Amino acid sequence: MKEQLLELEKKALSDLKAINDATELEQFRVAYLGKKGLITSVMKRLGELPPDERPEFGKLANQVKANLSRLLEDVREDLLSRAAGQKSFLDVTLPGRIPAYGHLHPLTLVINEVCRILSRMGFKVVKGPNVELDYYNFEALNIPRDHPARDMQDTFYISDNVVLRTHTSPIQIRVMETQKPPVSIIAPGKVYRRDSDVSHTPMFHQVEGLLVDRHVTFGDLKGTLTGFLNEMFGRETRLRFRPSFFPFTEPSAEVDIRCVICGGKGCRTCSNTGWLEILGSGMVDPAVYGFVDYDAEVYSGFAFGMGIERLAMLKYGIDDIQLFYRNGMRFLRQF
Ligand code: 2U9
Repeated sequence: MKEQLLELEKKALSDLKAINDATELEQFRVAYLGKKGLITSVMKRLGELPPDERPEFGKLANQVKANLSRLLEDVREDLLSRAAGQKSFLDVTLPGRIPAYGHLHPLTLVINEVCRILSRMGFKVVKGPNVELDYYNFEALNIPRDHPARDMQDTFYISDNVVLRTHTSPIQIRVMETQKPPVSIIAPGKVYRRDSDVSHTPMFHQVEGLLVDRHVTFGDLKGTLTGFLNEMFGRETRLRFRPSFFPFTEPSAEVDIRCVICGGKGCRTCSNTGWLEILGSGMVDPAVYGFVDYDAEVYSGFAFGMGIERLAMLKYGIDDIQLFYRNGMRFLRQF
């Protein structure tokens, strides 16, 4: 019986060498090491031997079985690594993997939408520095050093003459300094003010617009902003132009839209007025033209500005401005 076992081991070793794939390997395992396999059958016949030969045979049979099991696992590993190396091991039953994909931030979506609409109306997009000279941020916009309007925009000062821009208006001054009318530009970008609560962050985004040419009137301002807001909020949205004051425009007007939440009935969002302030605007104050060497007798123009966070909050019904900057995936995934 011992010879039979050794003979079987020899045959098994040569069979193992000829194995090419996982199916053949499994057939081998069943044939030799399975419950009804050849090695197992020989081991079951242990009782036929005289009692004194049994321990030695039992030990040998266990060694043969352990040896074959180890070699079988070696072959299995070898097959797997060969398959991985050839990239031919493909388990088509695995579920597909969905790749992670990103999208634009809601504020970027709104900035892009505003710029898209105004570009189609003929405005060119221009950029400028976030760190500005006091002169471009205030002086040239008709806001002198002791002007109370400086308190309205609590400023981050870098030094006596250098600030983080509090609006994107300095961009327009820089363009007018180097370019004669006609000028029709929009200036999107980050602005900075010392302010922080549910509707204010120390950094936020604005888009401002400026159009200067001969014979530009308040009617042009109304027409342009009506066209823009119709496109942005839908033609059915009602508008209201309300008198206001800015140091750099005269006359000035703020524009309201019918409350997008209650439709004008009055609610928490519109403080029961039925209206939402959406942008500021006005005819460029002639004093500004003095700083950029434009002849105020020949040229006139209008300007407007809007806060993007506020626009996005109204458009998407968001009640906390800080959500834009926490970058929570549950919030961002909705856009
Ligand atoms: C030049 C001349 C005039 C830009 C203007 C506003 C009115 C305005 C606010 C909206 C909400 C700022 O983000 S906000 O707080 N802006 O109300 N901005 S007119 O006027 C200019 C700009 C440049 C040379």
